[in-house]
Amino acid sequence: MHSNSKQLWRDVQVFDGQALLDEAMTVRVDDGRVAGMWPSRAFAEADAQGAVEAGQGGVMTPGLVDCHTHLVYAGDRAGEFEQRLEGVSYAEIAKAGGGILSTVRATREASEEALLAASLPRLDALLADGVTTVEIKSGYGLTLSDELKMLRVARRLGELRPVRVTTTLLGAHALPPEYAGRADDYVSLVCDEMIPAAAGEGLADAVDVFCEGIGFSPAQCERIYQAAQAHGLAIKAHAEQLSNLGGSALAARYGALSADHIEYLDEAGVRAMAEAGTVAVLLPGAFHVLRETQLPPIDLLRQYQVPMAVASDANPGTSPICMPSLMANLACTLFRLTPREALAGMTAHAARALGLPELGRIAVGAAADLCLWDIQHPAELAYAVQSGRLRQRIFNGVITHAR
Ligand code: DI6
Ligand code: FE
Repeated sequence: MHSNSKQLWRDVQVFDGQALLDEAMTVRVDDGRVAGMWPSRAFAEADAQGAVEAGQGGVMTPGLVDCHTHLVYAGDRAGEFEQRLEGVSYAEIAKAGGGILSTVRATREASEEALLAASLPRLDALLADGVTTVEIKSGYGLTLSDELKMLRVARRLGELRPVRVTTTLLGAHALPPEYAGRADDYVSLVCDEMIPAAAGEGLADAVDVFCEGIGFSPAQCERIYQAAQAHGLAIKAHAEQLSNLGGSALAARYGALSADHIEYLDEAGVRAMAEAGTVAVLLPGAFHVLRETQLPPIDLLRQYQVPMAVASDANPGTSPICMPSLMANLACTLFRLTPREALAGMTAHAARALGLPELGRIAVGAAADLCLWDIQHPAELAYAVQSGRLRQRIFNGVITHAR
């Protein structure tokens, strides 16, 4: 099918990225964009002129936006999963050189081709669940060349598959063993070499940090933000995941697109995010896998009207889950989001967390990244955990997945 085709979907229930429209709609897509949207009962057949009938009935949502993943990596951590079942904590495993560092060893050893081959099935799983935009982080290389290798693989994934990929340099994910006791020197490597190279080669859209006791201090993260700003890259943070260091407020002060995890976020942090327009990215997969008990401050985020996104955090340690629709379910069951909030979190708010507010919504003029689901009501996406409901995945106006 051609991207310049003109297509018509009739009688669909539209969730537009924020809410369910209150009557069945007819949607026309011309040349990769939504060209018209009418209540079906008022649709004038003249407006169907020249368009192919592409579908009838079902629920139409924006294509899903997975705004936080670490899906490029080599190796696996099933052994650590078993250790954790025996009572060893995530932080203990990390301190003993496992955790993120075990994936770093495997990723450094992998060639670019091997890394690509290992990552492709994970991307395909996301696509099969309706994803049309995905953010992919580095952070398992931790040398200049291995971080760039990961970012190149992420970019190549976006060329191999019909999906928009945004890339994030996460050089400050963990301290590599060769820098033990010299964290500030490693931060200098991130600031003086990784960020300039990733920006110069167009390999990164944003810079992220792991602001945590087992990661990097707020002062170190601040240096990284200054370097990112100097090179025109957007800013994100893994913050307040395991403790409250004020990383989200720091990120907000630097105009961050998002602060992610945020289980330990306090009211001052929520206020700082609201003032800066920083999106709260909720990662219920990591919360679930780590069996965390500290809930993110959902009521405060609502009260301060901080937009909440929901993402998979797909990674080999804390969220080995490549199923965004399960994240909608977990966001509701674990964090008590409403299904409407969870879906907005995986579409409009997730797009905003990537600095792409024109995506993640269905509106006349918007890019036609769409999903057509075989369900009666959008809430079913969060309510039931079930594959096989995606009838069509439409990327840039082209149907790329159809049963
Ligand atoms: N927080 C997380 O949950 C992931 N990274 C991070 O900073 C975990 C990554 C891993 O365990 O491999
Ligand atoms: Fe993460």
